[in-house]
Amino acid sequence: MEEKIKSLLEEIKGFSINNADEAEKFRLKYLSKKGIIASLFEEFKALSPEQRKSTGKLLNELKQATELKLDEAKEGISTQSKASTDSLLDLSLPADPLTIGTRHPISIVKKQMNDIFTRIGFVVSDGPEIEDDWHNFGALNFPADHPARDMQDTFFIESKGDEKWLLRTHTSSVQIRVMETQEPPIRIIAPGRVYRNETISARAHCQFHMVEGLYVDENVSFADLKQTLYYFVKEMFGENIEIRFRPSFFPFTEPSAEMDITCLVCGGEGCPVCKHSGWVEILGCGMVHPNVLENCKIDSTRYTGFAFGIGVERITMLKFRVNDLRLFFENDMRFLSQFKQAL
Ligand code: 2NL
Repeated sequence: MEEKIKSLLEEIKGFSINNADEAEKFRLKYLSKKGIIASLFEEFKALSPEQRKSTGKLLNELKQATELKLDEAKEGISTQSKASTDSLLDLSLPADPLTIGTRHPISIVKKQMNDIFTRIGFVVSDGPEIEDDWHNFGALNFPADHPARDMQDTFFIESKGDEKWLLRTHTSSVQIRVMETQEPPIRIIAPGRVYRNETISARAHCQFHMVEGLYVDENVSFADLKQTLYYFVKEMFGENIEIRFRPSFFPFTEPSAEMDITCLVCGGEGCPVCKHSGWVEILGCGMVHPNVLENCKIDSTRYTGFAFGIGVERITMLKFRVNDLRLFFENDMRFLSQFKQAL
């Protein structure tokens, strides 16, 4: 039996396996249940205990060598087939184009607004989105029982001490911080994200973006406010735009106004977008209330100021004819990829 095993070892070494078919033939002949090695193990059982010792060792060697040969052969076959698909790679083909991101429509318009105001001397300032009651309400002349201070309108943040923290509801808080620390003349814009506890719909959201403006100096008048905002809308929407002011009310300005522009959809003829009036509202503004100046230790008998607050989403919707505010916050590529301005 030992002679048989030795000659089989030679036979196996010489067996040539070049493809999957030959590997399978090899396996069936030597390693399957009915193969040569299995039958040798059957024969082995009949040997005497003394014979088993050396024959057993030899038989195990044969089995291992056979398995190793099959494994190595299989590996060789799989690398061969990989090499043959690799050779189909054409390295001279042009690469897939790189897709470069684009700006979000809100960022496009916010940047354009910043550019328009910085061209006429406004400086961009920023501040925290988490504010205290004083900078968001108190300093801005909100009475203690004003509804905006209610949980229903403002997001309050849980705090342990007496201090009430909240998410700013406008960027006026940034302007208060500037007035508290700087002497007039002050000419700033405060762009940024603001939060209000609103039910989300096509026309309202719990977060949006504002650009607020503030100009405090000696002899600043309502005429300065009008001309600044007229310049802004002409730069933003074109030379032919017209404006009108309607009286309004804010706690932080006196007098206060809302400004309308000619409806861009119908050109003033009347359509569903402007509710057939020919005008659409775009911002709120007014002369800074003397109490607000005094709250920031600015002498209201010497200085006056104007201020305005513009919703960036509102301007973007009018400019790009977007009819649902929620689209700005969903990050749906089908919407975003329509705005092609590169980064
Ligand atoms: C709105 C209306 C407005 C202001 C914001 C302001 C800031 C200071 C003092 C006085 Cl520090 N006023 N900002 C003034 C009028 C209107 O925003 O709701 N726009 C979306």
